[in-house]
Amino acid sequence: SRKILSYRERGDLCQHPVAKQLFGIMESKKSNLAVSADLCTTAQILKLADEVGPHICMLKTHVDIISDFSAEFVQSLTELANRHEFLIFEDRKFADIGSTVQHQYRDGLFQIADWAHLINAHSLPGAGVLEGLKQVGLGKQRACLLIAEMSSQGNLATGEYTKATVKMAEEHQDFVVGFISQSQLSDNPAFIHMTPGVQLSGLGDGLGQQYVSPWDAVVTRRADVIIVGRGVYKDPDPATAAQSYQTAAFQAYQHRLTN
Ligand code: S5P
Repeated sequence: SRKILSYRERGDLCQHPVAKQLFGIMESKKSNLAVSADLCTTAQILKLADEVGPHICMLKTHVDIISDFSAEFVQSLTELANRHEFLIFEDRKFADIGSTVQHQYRDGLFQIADWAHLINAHSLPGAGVLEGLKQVGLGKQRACLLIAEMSSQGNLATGEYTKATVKMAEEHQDFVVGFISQSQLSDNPAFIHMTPGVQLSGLGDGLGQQYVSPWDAVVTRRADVIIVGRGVYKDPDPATAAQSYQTAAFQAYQHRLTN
């Protein structure tokens, strides 16, 4: 491993308010853990968010799998985010032309731009996807992550595609604050690398998901943030599970700081 800047130092030198806030939370809560709340009712998500809230820097949602989404849910989740100090990341994976993603981000049932601090997008459509999202998100001080690599078996986000994605991010630093990836792709310390496909016990899920340990994600692959779904929410005691992932991932970060 290679010595790195602390989250605090990186927060000081990055420009985007959401990235600054995230690095600040990671430093103060000693957490580089994001929990993926892939549950299908608002009650389950709010309960999980309250239980794991003290241990996370970010909660990731898939709002289109919720059966009873409502404005009250958004309000409650925002209150929990404020109380426990975590950011909300809607994992919408925008992947269409600029004009369409603009509607998907701003309009419809979910009005994602009104409540999600962070969203993500595939680079597949070209820079138009970012231009469209930006017109909605910039005025609201929102941020975007580009999906540069995926965790799933046989995915096509490799090689030249990944390189072109990094270039696209560099050209849109007013909105793109980092990557969803499986490895460190940029030396720019302002970019945050977030890695899903992390579990302490499993190797896969039988549907193409591939897991690495928190240590491998942070030390070997140089992730800044680990994203854990089933490893936490399927556990009979999600709070204790989240604490285990928090400790494992933060110790891995501290190892990188000092080695
Ligand atoms: O490459 C990816 C990108 C994402 S955002 N692989 C992923 O698994 N994800 C998401 O991370 C996925 O949609 C899910 O919400 C989460 C992983 O969940 P887990 O239960 O396998 O930890």
